Amino acid sequence: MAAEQPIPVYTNLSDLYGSLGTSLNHAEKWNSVAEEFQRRFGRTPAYIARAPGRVNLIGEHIDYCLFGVLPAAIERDILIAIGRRPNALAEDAPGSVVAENMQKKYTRQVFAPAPRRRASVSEDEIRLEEWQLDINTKELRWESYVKAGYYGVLINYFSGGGNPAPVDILVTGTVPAGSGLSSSAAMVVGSTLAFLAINGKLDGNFTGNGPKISKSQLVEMAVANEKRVGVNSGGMDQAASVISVPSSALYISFFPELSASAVPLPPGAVFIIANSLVVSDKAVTAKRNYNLRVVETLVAARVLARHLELKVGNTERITLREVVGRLAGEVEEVGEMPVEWLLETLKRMEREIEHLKPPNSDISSEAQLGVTMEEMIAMSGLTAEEFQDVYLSWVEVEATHFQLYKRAKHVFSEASRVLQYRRVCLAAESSPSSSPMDVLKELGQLMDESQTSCNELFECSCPELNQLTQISKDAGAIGSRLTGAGWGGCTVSLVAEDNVDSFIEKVSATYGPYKGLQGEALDEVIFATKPSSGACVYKFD
Ligand code: NG1
Ligand code: MG
Repeated sequence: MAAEQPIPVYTNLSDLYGSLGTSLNHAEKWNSVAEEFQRRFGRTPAYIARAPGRVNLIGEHIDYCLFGVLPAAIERDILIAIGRRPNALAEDAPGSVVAENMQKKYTRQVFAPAPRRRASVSEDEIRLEEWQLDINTKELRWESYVKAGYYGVLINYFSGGGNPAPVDILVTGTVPAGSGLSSSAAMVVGSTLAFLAINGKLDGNFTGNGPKISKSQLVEMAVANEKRVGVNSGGMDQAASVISVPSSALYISFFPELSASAVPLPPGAVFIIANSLVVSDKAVTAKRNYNLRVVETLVAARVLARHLELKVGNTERITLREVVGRLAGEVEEVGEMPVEWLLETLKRMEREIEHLKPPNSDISSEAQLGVTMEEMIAMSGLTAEEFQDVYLSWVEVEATHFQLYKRAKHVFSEASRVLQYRRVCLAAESSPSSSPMDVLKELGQLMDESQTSCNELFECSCPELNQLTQISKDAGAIGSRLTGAGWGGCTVSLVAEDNVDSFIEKVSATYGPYKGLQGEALDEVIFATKPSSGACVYKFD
């Protein structure tokens, strides 16, 4: 499977550009970062790491519940040029970093990790165990993502000895920040790769002499690394950025373990991304939105499991996907269940979630479906102390009411939409005789339903995203939805090939914030995208 292949390292430019596809002028971008590195640091870089952003076609906020999702990497990416500092000063700390960004608003940063000495297993033996790198999770800082990638490399490869190289790096990118196209994951994947490469770690596994690092190992590291910025994300973005292949979407499932397979997209389907221009600072607002949703879905899973009389340990943090798995018996034996069984079970779960509504109430208004902290703890069957430990000690959340019912209803229905979307795409490929427009309509409807569910049940949309998806539909989109975490950022619309130009024209003329934008400025906010290849490294000789 694609996920077990090693990370591609290119030494030849035509191989590199070939792997990226030809629709953009890659050479210009790659040359300009190499030249700028030369200009700023006085030598050519040793490597350039590339990590693409992604668009999620369907399957929002279910990756951290371990349900499968369907994103594709996009052509827009982050490039990180890196080189050892040859004349590092004696007083330079090991592994110190001078980080610059081609975007002027992101200023030059200099930092170094501090080794922390710790007593290890045997009393008298002291060895270097951990590295400390301060990451500010209270405000959004560009270098936090660079540090997050670096930190994972330090922990995995330099615990217990060895010094990381002092380096200069230059970052550039075309993935708009805070827009749901996963600039954050692209930054973290790119940074992880750059620091792996410069420290000679791309050729071996964690011990440095085994097989090459696989794509799934890089995903695992990047997911752990991104959590250090303060968002308890699932693994979708990192997996999409690392494993994607050109021309297809990627079905990524996380249960019982990470796996990925290409899903062909039907001919004539074009995916158009439009930025609402509302910036969502997820790292900063996580306690009231993203991280809160993670906790709500986890508690919902425990309450459901309890109702279904499934065995869950008091300290265990079971996910909604695992609840479904346990219904069928022991997880280890079940593995990936047949799609039909899963679809049936998801339907059943949509009925079982009635038990997530507030106790002793006959509330009919959706708005009042939340439960208080006290009610939630009582429903979980845990003591207040146990609850605190399992669900609140590792994350900061802020809410008066917790929406267990609505969140679970979104998750189960969205998980089912992903499976249906994938089934339609696979069927269209195996029997190309089915009417192409019917296929697009089925996909479009699933995307529209996803948008409604994100808005009403998961409450991760916002007025501008609702408006933009509506305008998109009026402009001829077959389906339109927010993509990524939401609360701002981009929409993705499915548009028939023949209608692309008129669609873009109509949306640009109607969506208020686009008024007056032309040429490149307009291309920045609304553009068609093609599924691109995943992360790679170019090595200079
Ligand atoms: P964005 O905010 O688009 O990067 C986030 C999470 C994903 C997933 C989506 C919602 C991160 C890095 N990524 O994506 O794992 O949960 O929201 O589907 O936080
Ligand atoms: Mg992100």
